[in-house]
Amino acid sequence: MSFATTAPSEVIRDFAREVARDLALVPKQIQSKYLYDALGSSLFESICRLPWYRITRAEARLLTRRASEMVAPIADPVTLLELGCGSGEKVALLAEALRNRRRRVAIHLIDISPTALELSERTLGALEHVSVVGHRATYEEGLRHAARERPPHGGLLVLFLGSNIGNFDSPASQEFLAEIRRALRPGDGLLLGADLVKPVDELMLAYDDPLGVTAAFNKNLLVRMNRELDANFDLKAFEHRAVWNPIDRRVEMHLVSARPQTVSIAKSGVDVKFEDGESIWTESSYKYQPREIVELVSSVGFESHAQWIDPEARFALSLFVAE
Ligand code: AVJ
Repeated sequence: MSFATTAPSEVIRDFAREVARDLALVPKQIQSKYLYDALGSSLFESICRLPWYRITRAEARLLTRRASEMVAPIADPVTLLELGCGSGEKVALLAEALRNRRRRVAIHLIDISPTALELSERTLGALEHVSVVGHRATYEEGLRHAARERPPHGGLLVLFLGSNIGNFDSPASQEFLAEIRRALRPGDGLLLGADLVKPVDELMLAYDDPLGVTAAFNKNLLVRMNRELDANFDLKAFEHRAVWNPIDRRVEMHLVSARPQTVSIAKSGVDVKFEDGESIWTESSYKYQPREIVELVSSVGFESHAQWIDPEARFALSLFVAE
């Protein structure tokens, strides 16, 4: 495995600058990509094992049952590219389904978390017919690198799984899907995992679980800022909150200040004032209707090929082919 790396000091500089900028907004916010440092990534892995967070298992069920149908429209030799690779188990299921074609499979993994890349490397190391390239990069940078490095022949299948699309607001989701399309050639594919609208009590259990793992995942952002940005957040003075926003059909995660307080974030060069009950908005997880997904992706130059829905968890995998 080779790494195309962004220097950590550069990551910290961007983090410091973006935190200063986004905590000055109303409402205060921090981009959800910053939840995934080493501890955040492993807390997210734990979330995926919680009985109340059903996305990961629903998606794995669909992939296990339908992987060969999902790779069928993509021409040999196949390149797989996963945006936000997590632990690499999902891409492994698709690579497994390509084994009987008796061609080598190139896999590009794109993740901002070195932990996720290392985990995935270990998972995929067991497969003899694959070669793996890890890109420690944002989705946009990673897409550009992988598109440049792909062979001149064969098809590319982009995997954007786990409802990671749900972190994007509208129109950012459409713009990002258009960016994926621009990195592709006609005949290439996009496999998109998206969580569906479901009863609010189920959503609340998934994003505010009784074990407090999601709360720890959210509050770890404060731990990270204390460590990397020399901030002085008092962890006891902030609470995890998940809310369902029915107008925008999204679950929002917030860190709510339990009292009036001022926090200093040395590397961002700011002192930030919080009122009692004021929050930092740390994540949005949009939930979709099946047809909405098809319309959204079709609007940026893809043709809808198939859609598989897990009826228990209400989760959809949708396959598109670039026009
Ligand atoms: C990895 C962004 C899909 O939004 O469901 C899990 C992250 N946040 N629990 C999601 C998450 C709280 C997750 N995504």
